[in-house]
Amino acid sequence: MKLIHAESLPNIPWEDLKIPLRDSPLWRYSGNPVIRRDLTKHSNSIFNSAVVPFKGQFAGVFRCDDTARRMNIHGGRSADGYNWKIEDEPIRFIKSDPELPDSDYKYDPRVVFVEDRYYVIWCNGYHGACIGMGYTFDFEKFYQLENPFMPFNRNGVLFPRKIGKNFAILSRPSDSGHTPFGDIIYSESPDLTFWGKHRHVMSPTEGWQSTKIGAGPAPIETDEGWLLFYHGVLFSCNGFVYAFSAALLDLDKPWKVIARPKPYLISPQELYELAGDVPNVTFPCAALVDGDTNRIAIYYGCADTVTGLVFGKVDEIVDWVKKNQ
Ligand code: BMA
Repeated sequence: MKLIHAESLPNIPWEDLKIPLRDSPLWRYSGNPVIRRDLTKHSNSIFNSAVVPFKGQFAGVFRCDDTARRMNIHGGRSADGYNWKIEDEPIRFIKSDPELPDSDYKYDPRVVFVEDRYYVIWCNGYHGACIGMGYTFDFEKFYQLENPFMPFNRNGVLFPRKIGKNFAILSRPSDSGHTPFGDIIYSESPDLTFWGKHRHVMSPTEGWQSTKIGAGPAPIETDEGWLLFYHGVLFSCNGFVYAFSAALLDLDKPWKVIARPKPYLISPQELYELAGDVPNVTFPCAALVDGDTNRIAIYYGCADTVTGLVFGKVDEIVDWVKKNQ
Protein backbone atom coordinates (compact mmCIF):
# COMPACT_ATOMS: atom_id res chain seq x y z
CA MET A 1 0.00 0.00 0.00
CA LYS A 2 1.19 3.51 -0.82
CA LEU A 3 -0.16 6.82 0.39
CA ILE A 4 -0.90 9.35 -2.35
CA HIS A 5 -0.42 13.12 -1.89
CA ALA A 6 0.56 12.62 1.75
CA GLU A 7 3.09 15.10 3.08
CA SER A 8 5.88 14.45 5.57
CA LEU A 9 4.77 15.04 9.12
CA PRO A 10 7.82 14.14 11.23
CA ASN A 11 6.33 15.84 14.31
CA ILE A 12 3.05 13.87 14.21
CA PRO A 13 1.88 13.13 17.78
CA TRP A 14 3.09 9.60 18.31
CA GLU A 15 3.65 6.88 20.86
CA ASP A 16 5.02 3.47 19.92
CA LEU A 17 2.77 0.48 20.42
CA LYS A 18 3.18 -1.01 23.91
CA ILE A 19 -0.02 -2.91 24.63
CA PRO A 20 -1.71 -4.12 21.43
CA LEU A 21 -5.49 -4.16 21.30
CA ARG A 22 -7.11 -7.49 20.68
CA ASP A 23 -8.32 -7.64 17.03
CA SER A 24 -7.39 -4.04 16.09
CA PRO A 25 -4.30 -2.43 14.55
CA LEU A 26 -4.96 0.80 16.50
CA TRP A 27 -3.78 1.65 20.01
CA ARG A 28 -4.78 4.37 22.43
CA TYR A 29 -2.56 7.24 23.59
CA SER A 30 -1.49 6.52 27.16
CA GLY A 31 -2.22 10.15 28.13
CA ASN A 32 -5.88 10.04 26.98
CA PRO A 33 -7.98 12.08 27.09
CA VAL A 34 -5.63 14.39 25.21
CA ILE A 35 -8.05 17.34 25.46
CA ARG A 36 -9.90 17.86 28.73
CA ARG A 37 -13.44 19.11 28.96
CA ASP A 38 -12.56 22.38 30.72
CA LEU A 39 -9.74 23.73 28.55
CA THR A 40 -11.56 26.97 27.72
CA LYS A 41 -13.09 29.42 30.15
CA HIS A 42 -16.68 28.37 29.58
CA SER A 43 -16.50 24.88 28.14
CA ASN A 44 -18.63 22.09 29.54
CA SER A 45 -17.05 19.67 27.07
CA ILE A 46 -14.61 19.59 24.10
CA PHE A 47 -15.00 16.68 21.69
CA ASN A 48 -15.69 15.65 18.06
CA SER A 49 -13.06 18.12 16.87
CA ALA A 50 -10.81 18.66 13.86
CA VAL A 51 -7.02 19.02 13.75
CA VAL A 52 -4.67 19.68 10.80
CA PRO A 53 -0.94 20.34 10.32
CA PHE A 54 -0.38 24.09 10.05
CA LYS A 55 2.90 25.95 9.46
CA GLY A 56 5.08 23.25 11.04
CA GLN A 57 2.72 23.01 14.00
CA PHE A 58 -0.99 22.21 14.36
CA ALA A 59 -4.27 24.10 14.19
CA GLY A 60 -7.82 22.99 14.69
CA VAL A 61 -11.48 23.73 15.03
CA PHE A 62 -13.04 22.37 18.20
CA ARG A 63 -16.55 21.57 19.27
CA CYS A 64 -16.95 23.30 22.61
CA ASP A 65 -20.31 23.03 24.30
CA ASP A 66 -20.42 25.75 26.95
CA THR A 67 -21.77 25.64 30.47
CA ALA A 68 -25.13 26.83 29.17
CA ARG A 69 -24.88 23.72 26.91
CA ARG A 70 -24.81 25.81 23.74
CA MET A 71 -22.96 24.06 20.91
CA ASN A 72 -20.36 26.05 18.98
CA ILE A 73 -16.98 25.74 17.26
CA HIS A 74 -13.74 27.40 18.38
CA GLY A 75 -10.31 27.84 16.79
CA GLY A 76 -7.19 26.45 18.46
CA ARG A 77 -3.42 26.06 18.04
CA SER A 78 -0.83 23.61 19.28
CA ALA A 79 2.93 23.24 18.84
CA ASP A 80 2.88 19.47 19.35
CA GLY A 81 -0.70 18.21 18.78
CA TYR A 82 -1.07 17.34 22.48
CA ASN A 83 -1.12 20.67 24.28
CA TRP A 84 -3.77 22.97 22.90
CA LYS A 85 -4.64 26.61 23.30
CA ILE A 86 -8.29 26.80 22.34
CA GLU A 87 -9.98 30.18 22.02
CA ASP A 88 -12.45 31.03 24.77
CA GLU A 89 -14.81 32.60 22.24
CA PRO A 90 -16.44 30.80 19.31
CA ILE A 91 -15.32 31.51 15.75
CA ARG A 92 -17.06 34.57 14.30
CA PHE A 93 -17.52 33.77 10.63
CA ILE A 94 -17.48 36.56 8.05
CA LYS A 95 -20.42 35.88 5.75
CA SER A 96 -19.47 35.52 2.10
CA ASP A 97 -22.94 36.91 1.33
CA PRO A 98 -24.79 39.19 3.79
CA GLU A 99 -27.95 37.25 2.99
CA LEU A 100 -26.48 34.06 4.46
CA PRO A 101 -28.70 32.92 7.33
CA ASP A 102 -27.34 32.90 10.89
CA SER A 103 -26.56 29.58 12.54
CA ASP A 104 -28.60 28.55 15.57
CA TYR A 105 -25.70 26.31 16.61
CA LYS A 106 -22.61 24.67 15.21
CA TYR A 107 -21.12 21.30 16.07
CA ASP A 108 -18.95 18.36 14.95
CA PRO A 109 -16.47 20.31 12.75
CA ARG A 110 -14.14 18.81 10.18
CA VAL A 111 -11.23 20.72 8.63
CA VAL A 112 -9.95 19.69 5.19
CA PHE A 113 -7.23 21.36 3.12
CA VAL A 114 -8.28 21.48 -0.54
CA GLU A 115 -6.09 23.24 -3.13
CA ASP A 116 -5.36 26.55 -1.44
CA ARG A 117 -7.27 26.80 1.83
CA TYR A 118 -8.66 25.01 4.85
CA TYR A 119 -12.35 24.25 4.54
CA VAL A 120 -14.40 23.88 7.68
CA ILE A 121 -17.55 21.76 7.54
CA TRP A 122 -19.89 21.34 10.48
CA CYS A 123 -23.39 20.45 11.52
CA ASN A 124 -25.24 23.75 11.28
CA GLY A 125 -28.44 24.77 13.03
CA TYR A 126 -30.76 26.25 10.39
CA HIS A 127 -34.37 25.16 10.91
CA GLY A 128 -32.92 21.97 12.31
CA ALA A 129 -29.61 20.30 11.64
CA CYS A 130 -28.07 20.80 8.22
CA ILE A 131 -24.50 21.06 6.93
CA GLY A 132 -22.56 24.32 7.23
CA MET A 133 -19.38 25.23 5.38
CA GLY A 134 -16.70 27.90 5.46
CA TYR A 135 -13.00 28.36 4.96
CA THR A 136 -9.90 29.97 6.39
CA PHE A 137 -6.37 30.57 5.20
CA ASP A 138 -4.83 31.38 8.56
CA PHE A 139 -7.12 30.14 11.38
CA GLU A 140 -7.71 33.77 12.31
CA LYS A 141 -10.27 34.95 9.79
CA PHE A 142 -13.00 32.48 8.87
CA TYR A 143 -15.47 32.96 6.01
CA GLN A 144 -18.86 31.25 5.85
CA LEU A 145 -20.24 29.84 2.60
CA GLU A 146 -23.72 28.66 1.64
CA ASN A 147 -25.08 25.61 3.44
CA PRO A 148 -24.39 22.72 1.06
CA PHE A 149 -27.54 20.84 2.04
CA MET A 150 -31.01 21.62 3.30
CA PRO A 151 -32.19 20.25 6.66
CA PHE A 152 -32.04 17.60 7.83
CA ASN A 153 -28.52 16.42 7.31
CA ARG A 154 -25.59 15.92 9.66
CA ASN A 155 -22.03 14.91 9.35
CA GLY A 156 -20.54 16.48 6.20
CA VAL A 157 -17.00 15.48 5.24
CA LEU A 158 -15.23 17.01 2.23
CA PHE A 159 -12.74 15.05 0.13
CA PRO A 160 -9.20 16.53 0.18
CA ARG A 161 -9.14 16.91 -3.61
CA LYS A 162 -11.59 17.29 -6.46
CA ILE A 163 -12.97 14.13 -8.02
CA GLY A 164 -12.75 14.89 -11.73
CA LYS A 165 -13.65 18.59 -11.95
CA ASN A 166 -15.82 18.77 -8.85
CA PHE A 167 -15.51 19.13 -5.10
CA ALA A 168 -16.88 16.03 -3.39
CA ILE A 169 -18.51 15.51 -0.02
CA LEU A 170 -19.92 12.68 2.09
CA SER A 171 -22.93 13.39 4.27
CA ARG A 172 -25.69 11.71 6.20
CA PRO A 173 -29.29 12.83 5.59
CA SER A 174 -31.22 12.54 8.84
CA ASP A 175 -34.35 13.57 10.72
CA SER A 176 -34.99 16.37 13.18
CA GLY A 177 -34.29 14.24 16.25
CA HIS A 178 -31.59 11.78 17.19
CA THR A 179 -32.21 9.83 13.97
CA PRO A 180 -32.51 6.06 14.28
CA PHE A 181 -31.25 5.60 10.70
CA GLY A 182 -28.50 6.97 8.47
CA ASP A 183 -26.58 6.11 5.31
CA ILE A 184 -23.44 7.70 3.90
CA ILE A 185 -24.23 9.63 0.69
CA TYR A 186 -21.75 11.11 -1.81
CA SER A 187 -22.37 14.43 -3.65
CA GLU A 188 -20.40 16.69 -5.99
CA SER A 189 -20.27 20.42 -6.68
CA PRO A 190 -18.39 22.55 -9.22
CA ASP A 191 -18.50 25.66 -7.00
CA LEU A 192 -19.28 24.59 -3.40
CA THR A 193 -22.72 26.20 -3.71
CA PHE A 194 -24.70 23.90 -5.96
CA TRP A 195 -24.52 20.22 -5.09
CA GLY A 196 -25.72 17.21 -7.09
CA LYS A 197 -24.68 13.87 -8.55
CA HIS A 198 -25.86 12.28 -5.30
CA ARG A 199 -24.80 8.66 -4.91
CA HIS A 200 -25.47 6.16 -2.18
CA VAL A 201 -22.23 4.85 -0.62
CA MET A 202 -23.03 2.62 2.37
CA SER A 203 -25.93 1.65 4.62
CA PRO A 204 -25.94 0.26 8.15
CA THR A 205 -25.48 -3.50 8.33
CA GLU A 206 -25.19 -5.55 11.51
CA GLY A 207 -23.95 -5.34 15.07
CA TRP A 208 -21.99 -2.19 15.97
CA GLN A 209 -22.99 -0.58 12.63
CA SER A 210 -26.63 -1.69 12.54
CA THR A 211 -28.48 1.58 13.27
CA LYS A 212 -26.63 4.35 11.37
CA ILE A 213 -23.21 5.18 9.98
CA GLY A 214 -21.38 8.42 9.16
CA ALA A 215 -18.07 9.55 7.69
CA GLY A 216 -15.33 10.51 10.16
CA PRO A 217 -12.11 12.32 9.17
CA ALA A 218 -11.51 13.40 5.55
CA PRO A 219 -10.86 10.31 3.40
CA ILE A 220 -7.16 9.42 3.06
CA GLU A 221 -5.88 8.71 -0.44
CA THR A 222 -3.96 5.45 -0.94
CA ASP A 223 -3.18 3.46 -4.07
CA GLU A 224 -5.70 0.86 -2.84
CA GLY A 225 -8.54 3.38 -2.57
CA TRP A 226 -9.78 6.11 -0.24
CA LEU A 227 -9.38 5.00 3.34
CA LEU A 228 -12.52 6.24 5.07
CA PHE A 229 -12.79 6.05 8.84
CA TYR A 230 -16.46 6.06 9.76
CA HIS A 231 -18.57 5.74 12.86
CA GLY A 232 -21.28 3.16 13.28
CA VAL A 233 -24.10 3.12 15.78
CA LEU A 234 -25.80 0.28 17.59
CA PHE A 235 -29.06 0.73 19.48
CA SER A 236 -29.02 -1.13 22.79
CA CYS A 237 -31.44 -1.23 25.71
CA ASN A 238 -29.28 1.56 27.12
CA GLY A 239 -29.34 3.86 24.06
CA PHE A 240 -26.96 4.48 21.18
CA VAL A 241 -23.40 3.09 21.19
CA TYR A 242 -20.89 4.75 18.81
CA ALA A 243 -17.89 2.72 17.60
CA PHE A 244 -15.71 3.27 14.54
CA SER A 245 -13.95 1.39 11.79
CA ALA A 246 -12.63 2.09 8.27
CA ALA A 247 -13.61 1.19 4.70
CA LEU A 248 -11.93 1.49 1.31
CA LEU A 249 -13.69 3.47 -1.45
CA ASP A 250 -12.89 3.56 -5.17
CA LEU A 251 -10.50 6.43 -6.01
CA ASP A 252 -12.36 7.67 -9.12
CA LYS A 253 -15.89 6.67 -8.11
CA PRO A 254 -15.84 7.04 -4.32
CA TRP A 255 -19.45 5.89 -3.98
CA LYS A 256 -18.19 2.38 -4.81
CA VAL A 257 -17.12 0.45 -1.75
CA ILE A 258 -14.06 -1.76 -2.28
CA ALA A 259 -13.81 -3.22 1.20
CA ARG A 260 -15.73 -2.86 4.44
CA PRO A 261 -14.91 -4.79 7.59
CA LYS A 262 -17.34 -6.52 9.92
CA PRO A 263 -15.58 -5.65 13.22
CA TYR A 264 -14.99 -2.19 14.66
CA LEU A 265 -11.51 -0.77 15.14
CA ILE A 266 -12.36 1.09 18.36
CA SER A 267 -15.46 0.92 20.54
CA PRO A 268 -16.18 2.57 23.88
CA GLN A 269 -14.19 0.56 26.43
CA GLU A 270 -12.17 3.01 28.51
CA LEU A 271 -13.83 4.94 31.30
CA TYR A 272 -13.60 8.30 29.47
CA GLU A 273 -15.39 6.68 26.49
CA LEU A 274 -17.99 4.90 28.58
CA ALA A 275 -18.93 7.74 30.91
CA GLY A 276 -19.66 11.38 30.16
CA ASP A 277 -22.48 13.61 28.97
CA VAL A 278 -23.45 10.98 26.39
CA PRO A 279 -22.07 7.59 27.50
CA ASN A 280 -20.62 5.03 25.10
CA VAL A 281 -19.38 7.26 22.27
CA THR A 282 -16.15 7.06 20.26
CA PHE A 283 -16.53 9.49 17.34
CA PRO A 284 -13.53 10.17 15.01
CA CYS A 285 -13.34 13.58 13.27
CA ALA A 286 -9.69 14.12 12.28
CA ALA A 287 -6.60 12.18 11.25
CA LEU A 288 -2.99 13.31 10.89
CA VAL A 289 -0.83 11.22 8.58
CA ASP A 290 2.93 11.14 8.10
CA GLY A 291 3.51 10.36 4.42
CA ASP A 292 7.06 9.13 5.09
CA THR A 293 6.29 6.49 7.69
CA ASN A 294 2.56 5.63 7.29
CA ARG A 295 1.98 6.71 10.90
CA ILE A 296 -1.52 7.98 11.63
CA ALA A 297 -2.94 9.77 14.68
CA ILE A 298 -6.73 9.94 14.92
CA TYR A 299 -8.55 12.42 17.17
CA TYR A 300 -11.93 11.21 18.36
CA GLY A 301 -14.64 12.47 20.67
CA CYS A 302 -15.15 10.43 23.84
CA ALA A 303 -18.60 10.24 25.46
CA ASP A 304 -19.43 13.73 24.09
CA THR A 305 -17.16 15.14 26.80
CA VAL A 306 -13.42 14.97 26.03
CA THR A 307 -11.12 14.20 23.08
CA GLY A 308 -8.96 11.11 22.71
CA LEU A 309 -6.11 10.06 20.41
CA VAL A 310 -5.39 6.68 18.85
CA PHE A 311 -2.39 5.69 16.76
CA GLY A 312 -1.76 3.20 13.98
CA LYS A 313 -0.04 2.58 10.63
CA VAL A 314 -2.04 3.23 7.47
CA ASP A 315 -0.70 0.12 5.66
CA GLU A 316 -1.61 -2.13 8.60
CA ILE A 317 -5.10 -0.61 8.77
CA VAL A 318 -5.66 -1.13 5.03
CA ASP A 319 -4.55 -4.78 5.37
CA TRP A 320 -6.85 -5.23 8.36
CA VAL A 321 -9.82 -3.74 6.45
CA LYS A 322 -9.28 -6.14 3.54
CA LYS A 323 -8.85 -9.19 5.81
CA ASN A 324 -11.87 -8.53 8.01
CA GLN A 325 -14.70 -8.17 5.48
C1 BMA B 1 -24.66 12.75 17.19
C2 BMA B 1 -23.94 14.06 17.29
C3 BMA B 1 -22.58 13.81 17.79
C4 BMA B 1 -22.55 13.01 19.04
C5 BMA B 1 -23.36 11.77 18.88
C6 BMA B 1 -23.41 10.95 20.13
O1 BMA B 1 -25.98 12.91 16.78
O2 BMA B 1 -24.60 14.91 18.20
O3 BMA B 1 -22.01 15.03 18.05
O4 BMA B 1 -21.25 12.62 19.37
O5 BMA B 1 -24.63 12.10 18.45
O6 BMA B 1 -24.04 11.63 21.15
